[in-house]
Amino acid sequence: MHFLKKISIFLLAAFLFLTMPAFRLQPFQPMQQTTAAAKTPLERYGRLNVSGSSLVDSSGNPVQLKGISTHGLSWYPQYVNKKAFQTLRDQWGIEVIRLAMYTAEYNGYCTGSAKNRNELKALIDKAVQYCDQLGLYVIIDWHILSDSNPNIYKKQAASFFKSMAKKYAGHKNVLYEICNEPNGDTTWNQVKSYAQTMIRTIRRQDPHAIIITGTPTWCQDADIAAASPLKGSNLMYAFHFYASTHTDDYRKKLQSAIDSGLPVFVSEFGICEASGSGTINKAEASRWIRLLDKHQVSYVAWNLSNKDEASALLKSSCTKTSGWKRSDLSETGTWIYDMLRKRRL
Ligand code: IDC
Repeated sequence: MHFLKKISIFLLAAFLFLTMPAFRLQPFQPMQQTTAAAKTPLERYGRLNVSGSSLVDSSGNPVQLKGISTHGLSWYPQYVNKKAFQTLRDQWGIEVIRLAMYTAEYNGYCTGSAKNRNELKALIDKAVQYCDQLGLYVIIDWHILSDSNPNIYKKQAASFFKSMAKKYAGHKNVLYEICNEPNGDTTWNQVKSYAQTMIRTIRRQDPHAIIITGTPTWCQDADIAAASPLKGSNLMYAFHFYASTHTDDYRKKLQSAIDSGLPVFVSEFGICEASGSGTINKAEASRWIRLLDKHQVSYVAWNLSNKDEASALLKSSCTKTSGWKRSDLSETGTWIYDMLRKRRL
């Protein structure tokens, strides 16, 4: 009798273990297709707008976009392919891809050759077409960095955004990020004056698109922007963090911007140090994500590459350019992948 009881407890436990999906190890399976039911992010949300401090869908409901940023397009053009974007959409559950086009580093748009410029424009065009086909949102990012003040290449930026906005005016899925990370002694007033020109330039071609403006000190000064925001509609402000470097004090800055009603978009973040490498801090990363989720702030993780650095999502030994398995992912990649998937399961 005693033995039978033990056996039945064992069988019951085994039954529960095998049948409860939460206990099962889920290797790289497609995302649950139930709610997605073949609806692409673009079909779900339609044209985006900014309402108060929120990004909203075509019916006015708040939307929190989640996505991945490329590394510099000139460095890693191979990841701009339809299968890669589809893997990210279907396996990772992302809704937006950010195209980081450096302006000054490594064949950057403003410092490279005319050939580089044409290649970059062609790559952006390919990426936008894939996003159109897959119903993904796409951010065209003017990635200033060592050129710390966006006014240095203001003319080139205006002509770039004019041609982009003209080309993509009919595309509901295209967002513009007009300057990645102002830094050095660049002030908010200087960024503002640059932003006003870009906003005017884009609006002449496209009255609706979401425009994201960088904020000083590598996009940490959203609180300063909140004290003197730009005029206009569908404008958002970038806030960036790297969880090993930026902790409570930086969360306070973000919280203060949110409390002031500023529409914030985390267009770049990492779970390692601000150098893009070094230690990974998962506890701090979770704190950040909890804060973003609480306020439905959109976020985009840096970076889709196999570079030998902690922020790269792929292992440096992985040469695949799409269809990655969980075992192909770096420590950052695994954390981001699991985090994105858990939210959807
Ligand atoms: C880093 C890349 C690195 C590259 C470097 C160029 O990860 O491979 O060599 O840029 O200077 C940012 C920037 C982003 C940085 C990233 C990590 O927007 O371009 O990428 N970072 O340093 N802001 C904070 C961190």
